[in-house]
Amino acid sequence: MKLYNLESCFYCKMVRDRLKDLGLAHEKIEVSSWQGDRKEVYEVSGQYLVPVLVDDDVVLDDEDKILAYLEKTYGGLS
Ligand SMILES: N[C@@H](CCC(=O)N[C@@H](CS)C(=O)NCC(=O)O)C(=O)O
Repeated sequence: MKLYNLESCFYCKMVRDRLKDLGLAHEKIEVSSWQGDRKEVYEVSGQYLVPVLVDDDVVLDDEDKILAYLEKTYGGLS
C-alpha cells in the first residue's frame, strides 16, 4: 500500500504509527508542504490533504477513515 505523507503532519504520524504496529509494508510518498503543489494527491484522491492511503483499489483521504479501515481489514491479524 501507499501512504501520501508529510513527515511533520500529526495526522500522518497517527497513520504511520498504526501501519508500523500492524507490521504492514507500505511505500511512503512525501508530499509538498504546500497543498497547491500536491498534484499526485489530487489525482489519486480528488483532494489535496494528507494523509491519503491507497490499498489496491481502496483510496482513503482522512486519518479517521484510514485508521478505521486498517482496524477492520488488518487489525485482527496481529
Ligand atoms: N484529515 C484531516 C485533515 C488533514 C490535514 O489537515 N492535513 C494537513 C497536514 S497535517 C494538510 O494536508 N494540510 C494542507 C496544507 O498544509 O496545505 C481532517 O479532516 O481533519
